[in-house]
Amino acid sequence: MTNNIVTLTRMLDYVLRKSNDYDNINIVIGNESCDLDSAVCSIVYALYLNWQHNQIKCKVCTKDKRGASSKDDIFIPILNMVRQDFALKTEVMYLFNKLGITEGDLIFRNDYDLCSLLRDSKCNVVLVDHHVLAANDVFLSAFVTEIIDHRPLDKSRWTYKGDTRLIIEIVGSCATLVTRRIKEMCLLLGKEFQFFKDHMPCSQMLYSTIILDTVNFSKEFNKGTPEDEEMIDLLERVLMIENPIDERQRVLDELTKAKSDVSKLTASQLLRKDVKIVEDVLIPSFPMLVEEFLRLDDAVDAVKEVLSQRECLVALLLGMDLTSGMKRDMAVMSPNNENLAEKLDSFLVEWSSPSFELRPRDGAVRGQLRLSATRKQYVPVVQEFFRSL
Ligand SMILES: [Mn+2]
Repeated sequence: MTNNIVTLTRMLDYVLRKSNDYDNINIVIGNESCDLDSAVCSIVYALYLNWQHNQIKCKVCTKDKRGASSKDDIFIPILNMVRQDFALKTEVMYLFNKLGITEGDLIFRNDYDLCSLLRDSKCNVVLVDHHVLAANDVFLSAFVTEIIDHRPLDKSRWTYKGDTRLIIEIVGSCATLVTRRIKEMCLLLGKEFQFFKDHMPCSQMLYSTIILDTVNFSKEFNKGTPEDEEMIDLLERVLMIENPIDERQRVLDELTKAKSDVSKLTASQLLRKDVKIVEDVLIPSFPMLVEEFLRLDDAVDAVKEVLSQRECLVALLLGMDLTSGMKRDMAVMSPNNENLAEKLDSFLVEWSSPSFELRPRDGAVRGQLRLSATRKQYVPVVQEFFRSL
C-alpha cells in the first residue's frame, strides 16, 4: 500500500524546517490526551485539507501561471503530546505501525516552538476533538478558524472569533464528524468518496477509531449514535469490507488488546501512562499487578525519579491483572519519606467504610480483596488521610 501519510508528513516537516517557501501554515491539533481519536482526526483532516487545497488550486490556475514565486499553503497535523511519551499511547502506536507510520513520520507539539511559529508566520489553527483549550494551549485561541468536536458545547471559556467554522455535535467519535465533513466537501468538489479512495490508510484510521470509541456500538457503553453508524457504513463500502460484523469485532479486539499491552514499556513509562495526583500522592494504576511491576528493572529507582519529577511525597501504586480472573494489589512507597508511607499504608489498611480488604504480601505489597475498588475509591480516602494529619 502506498502511504500518503508518510510522504506528506515527511514533506511538511522538511518544508517547515528547511525553508520559508510557503504562504499560510495551517495547523490541525487534537486534545492533550492525544488518544486515538485526537491523533487520527488531526492527521486525516490535515491531509484532507492539503488534498482539497490542491484540488482547488488546479482548477483556478493553469500550470504556467504558477511560476516560481507562487507559494503553497501547508497543512500540519500536530500530535498534542511530547514526543518522548508517544510509546505510552500503545493503541495509537499499534495502529500507526500497522499502516506503515512510525514515530519519525509524526510531528509532536514539542518539535516546534508553537508560540513563536504562530507569532512569526501566517497561521490558522483547526481544533479537532476538543474546544476547551488546556492552560498550555490557550495561546492558540486567537488563531483558531475551525473547530470539529464531539463534546457537549461549553462556552464558559469561549474566546474564538465570530466567524470560526464550527461542527460541534455529540456523537461517539470525532472521527465520525471528520468523515462526514470530508464526505460533504468531496461532494461539493464533484469528487464523491475520492479522498477516501485515494487515501486508504486514512479511511482505515477513521474506521478503526469509530469502532474503538463506540466500543463497537456496544449497548452497554451506549456511545454510538446513528451518525456514527452511518459513517461506519460509508467507510466499510470504501474499504470494501466483505464481512462487517466479523471485521468490526476483530478491529475492536485488536485495538483493546493493544491499548492494554504494556509489555514493551519501562518502569518509568508505566508510572506515567495512567496516573493521577491527589494532594502530594502520585497514584499510578497498572494493567498488571504491583508485585509484577516491582520485579521490573529499576522499578524502585523509577518510583523515586517520577516522585521527584511530579513533586510528590509518596506513591500509591495500584495493580490489576485479568489473566486468570481479576486480581488487584497495591503498595504505598516513599523512598525518601518512609514514615509518611507507613502512615498512609496503615490508614488504608484500617479504613472500614467500606474496607479495601488489604492483605499482606511480599514487602510493601498488599493484595486487595475488595475487587470492585478502583482508584476512584482510593482518592477520597487519600484526601481524608491528609485532612487527618
Ligand atoms: Mn474524542
